[in-house]
Amino acid sequence: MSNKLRDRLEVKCKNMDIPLLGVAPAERWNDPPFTPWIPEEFRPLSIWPEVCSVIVIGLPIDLPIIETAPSIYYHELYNTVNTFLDLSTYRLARFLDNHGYPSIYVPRDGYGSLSILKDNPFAFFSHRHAAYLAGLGTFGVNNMLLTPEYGPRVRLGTIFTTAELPVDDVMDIDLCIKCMRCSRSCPVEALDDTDYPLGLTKKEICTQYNASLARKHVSPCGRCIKVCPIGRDRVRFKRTDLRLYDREYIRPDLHRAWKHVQSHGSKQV
Ligand code: B12
Repeated sequence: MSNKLRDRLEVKCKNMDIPLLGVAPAERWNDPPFTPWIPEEFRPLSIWPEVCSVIVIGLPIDLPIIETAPSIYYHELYNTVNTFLDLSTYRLARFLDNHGYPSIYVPRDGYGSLSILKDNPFAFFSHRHAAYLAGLGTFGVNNMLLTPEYGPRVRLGTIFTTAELPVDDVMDIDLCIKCMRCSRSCPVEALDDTDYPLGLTKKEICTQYNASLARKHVSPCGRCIKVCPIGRDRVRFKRTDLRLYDREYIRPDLHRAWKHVQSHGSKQV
């Protein structure tokens, strides 16, 4: 067990502006914490039998930008964070390699196109479940991993390493307060209340809607993460009064700004 390597990894992440880091032992996947759990072939030890520890990082989605969604602004941020995620997990794998522990990254998404997802809506590996097992947060009704710092407004990336690192505990509190704002705000009712408490998305409907937004250059939708009340980012960005999303008179300046962004650089939704 290398405490020193974990310390070095934490410093490395700090220097790379990566705010969230968690580690889970690869065997943790074999002890399902809830059902339905991910089938065996999706687990780290099935994908890479040499893996010992699974490292998960999280990068934030800025709340003032996702508030403009669906928009070209959020679309661009999504692409930027995705690139940063893949570069970061790839670099961290090299960092661990250089310390003598062969390691590999897992791409942040892992699908070729939305039309492929329509026929087979699963990626070969789930970062959400990895982040849950690495103690970064808990699942919300919106089917996203909620974190104390950013709620669901965080994108996740994973590294498989042969290093045996000190691990984090799974969070023992439920961050989701079941306010159902995510479910009510979904424009295509893909998070139907009747799914609760499973919180599983109607993948086909969600995917289809995102495909229609992609044609207008304003994908992904992101409403279910925009309206989530969880996350200290709401305090930092002064967005604790959630009525501002429903009632224009609370912040007419913001609604004007969102409309302005939405009417440039993309087709209208
Ligand atoms: C496919 C996908 C989509 C699809 C389908 C939606 C969906 N719910 O899967 C589309 C394109 C529509 C989409 C939309 C969104 N996504 Co998406 N998406 C993914 C992706 C690539 C794979 C998810 C997956 O297949 N997981 C693997 C399976 C095993 O997990 P699961 O789907 O949760 O499966 C459970 C159930 O379905 C159930 N189950 C029941 N029957 C069966 C049968 C089988 C065979 C299996 C395997 C499972 C199963 O059991 C499983 C375990 O609980 C991941 C990236 C990744 N590789 O993890 C991102 C990811 C989940 N998405 C993400 C985000 C943020 C979003 C959006 C908010 C869009 C956005 N970026 O703004 C929306 C939210 C939609 C929602 N509320 O669910 C983030 C989540 C971050 C977080 N904090 O949790 C991820 C992790 C990307 C990332 N790298 O950060 N997404």
